[in-house]
Amino acid sequence: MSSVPVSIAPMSHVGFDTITQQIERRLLKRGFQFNLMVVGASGLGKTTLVNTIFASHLTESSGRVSAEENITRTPEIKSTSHEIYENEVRLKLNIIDTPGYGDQVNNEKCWEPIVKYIKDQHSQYLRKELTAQREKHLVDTRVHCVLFFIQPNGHGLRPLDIVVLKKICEIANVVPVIAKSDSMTVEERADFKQVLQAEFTHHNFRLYPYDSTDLDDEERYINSQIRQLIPFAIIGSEQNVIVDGKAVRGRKNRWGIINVEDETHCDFSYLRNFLIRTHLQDLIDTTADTHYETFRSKQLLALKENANNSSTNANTSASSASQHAGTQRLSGVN
Ligand SMILES: Nc1nc2c(ncn2[C@@H]2O[C@H](COP(=O)(O)OP(=O)(O)O)[C@@H](O)[C@H]2O)c(=O)[nH]1
Ligand SMILES: [Mg+2]
Repeated sequence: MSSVPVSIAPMSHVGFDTITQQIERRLLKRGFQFNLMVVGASGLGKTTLVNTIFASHLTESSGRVSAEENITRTPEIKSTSHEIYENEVRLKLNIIDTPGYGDQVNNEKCWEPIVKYIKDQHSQYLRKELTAQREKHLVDTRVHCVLFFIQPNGHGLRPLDIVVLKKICEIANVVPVIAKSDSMTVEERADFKQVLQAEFTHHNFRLYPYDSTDLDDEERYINSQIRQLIPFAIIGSEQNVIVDGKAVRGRKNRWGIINVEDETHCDFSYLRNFLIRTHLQDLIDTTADTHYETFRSKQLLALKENANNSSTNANTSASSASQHAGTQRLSGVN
């Protein structure tokens, strides 16, 4: 039986309090990986928002410039990698774009490539984890956050949005945003937010952030504040405008200037603070501990069942065969 530890204060400085710095140094060397997916119809400002969040020009807007241009037929998923530095921190960023989602006349099953992409990353990670000589640090391509863009139509979710949200909420951290919210008045925006919040509750979507038992009171409070803001009414821009002599991201209209970072103009700052400054690590952890874990246990149970079946069906020396069957199964069952 283990004894209860006694609390001791060393007589002089031992130095194990430097462990946090040691960890920090190691982490800084390795860098951080963050994979962000954007989902929504084309032209809703997905590319622009990503570029606004990271204050860089990461991806080229592929929105239509003229009405004559064709709309992309299939939601072909594109992932682009970037490395951005801030002070000593290296953030490896993958932006997964789903252009043209829901643009077709027949949008049935248009979510399939998105769901498949997310599951494929889980499956690839599991396969890497299960190899005999696995790498020390597995490359993580799992989707840590899905920004879901809602059209600023003032009415509510489209039937297609409901189906898609339901599907991706189960496998990834989903954060919904109202796109191009400069197209609505302040009142319209507030009303629309309420309509959407009621729909989220009605459809029982499991939206990020989740309350887990290991959160302290302060974290719980922050999460409850964030939940009131969801869906974030955002405005994106790649252009700088001058406000009070300072260059800020904004949009200039005939009737005035929108400062994207001004909280009275839109929720962009709240969204960026939430995603990057308070919850970045939690998004990564939740993906690993909740979404990937669910996937992993399902897969491993299937593997075990498969192995059991093969050993009862064939003979007892079939371990290699069952393993083979297991590997095959791994790629099949999602
Ligand atoms: N009014 C307004 N226009 C925007 C906003 N964000 C992007 N746009 C514009 O909408 C067009 C399409 O944007 P883009 O980011 O390429 O959309 P994507 O197809 O969803 O990636 C571009 O002309 C952008 O300048 C916004 O918040 N408000
Ligand atoms: Mg785009």
